[in-house]
Amino acid sequence: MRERIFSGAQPTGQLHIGNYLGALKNWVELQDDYESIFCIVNLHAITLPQDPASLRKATLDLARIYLAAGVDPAKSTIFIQSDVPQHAELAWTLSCIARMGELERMTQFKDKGKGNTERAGVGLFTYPILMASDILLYQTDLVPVGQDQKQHLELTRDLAERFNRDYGETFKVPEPYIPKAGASIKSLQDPEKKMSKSDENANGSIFLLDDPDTITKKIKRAVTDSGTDITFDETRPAITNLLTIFQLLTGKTGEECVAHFEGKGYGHFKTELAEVTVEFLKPFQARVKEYDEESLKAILSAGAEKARQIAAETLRSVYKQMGIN
Ligand code: ATP
Ligand code: LTN
Repeated sequence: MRERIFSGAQPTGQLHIGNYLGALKNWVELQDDYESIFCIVNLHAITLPQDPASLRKATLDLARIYLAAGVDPAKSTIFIQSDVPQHAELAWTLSCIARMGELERMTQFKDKGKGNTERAGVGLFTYPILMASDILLYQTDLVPVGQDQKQHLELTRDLAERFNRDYGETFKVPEPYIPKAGASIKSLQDPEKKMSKSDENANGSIFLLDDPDTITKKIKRAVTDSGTDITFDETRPAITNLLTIFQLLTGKTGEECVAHFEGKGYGHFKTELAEVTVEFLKPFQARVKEYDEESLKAILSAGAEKARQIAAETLRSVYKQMGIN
């Protein structure tokens, strides 16, 4: 039996090149070697207020993006989280196992709750439990995510181990899969911050659906560090970030990239990075438009059907172990 991977993204805001390089690109690479399940986590999206019509549209659009990125429905299961009711059910169960203290340590809650915990939604606080349910329902071996999700993966492992200890062996304890390069693509406007969908400054992110002009302008305006060499250098995070994007989009090694730009300046480098990005996104954007709603819904409903079978079996054993039903 092949090992299983599970991952997901939220249908909120626009996906950016960081989401692609940190997550989706790896999903596509791993789907040949693993039994793969990819979820559109719409129940996670409502941890912050959403406009209902926009959320519905964003959910289908995200499925288009998965497919355009190369997730192949013939190899992988793709589904919408809310089509499998066991996610919310297991989340309740695990919320009875999780502890306030461990959730309070989650840095994403501190960031997204903007320090005002009195006003923050309870769902935003308990959201990592829903994420743990997503993963544990499928007896997942490996979870390909960006660096920002590492802490949530550790919580998932802790919850699985605690449940197994207290109620008997039930869950597989998953491992994170965080890429060496691209795990945290930084904002083009502030290399100390990760590129983020929720950044108010759109110039910090290259969105997967940006047009060529916008991409070129954003790259030209990207902040740079002092010094002139185009090299990977921890003390110069801006150029390191841009060069990482170049490396991952071209598939060259780090050494090849550095050699390629030896003796060249920022101007030259940015022009080439803009060209590479535009050329990479062009066919991707064409593929996004390929899927009509009907074929999309057929893929998602077949995916949900498969997912429900696995999820139902796990939830059944969870309940049995706990003395429910
Ligand atoms: P954001 O923080 O940008 O609002 P998110 O992390 O909430 O986005 P999702 O769409 O749910 O957004 O994330 C999908 C995947 O993209 C996750 O695996 C996440 O770790 C990864 N990811 C998000 N931002 C980056 C980044 N800047 N660099 C690398 N990977 C990232
Ligand atoms: N929390 C993640 C999205 C997410 C996820 C998951 C990723 C929800 N459930 C399960 C991997 C596995 C995020 O906000 N980026």
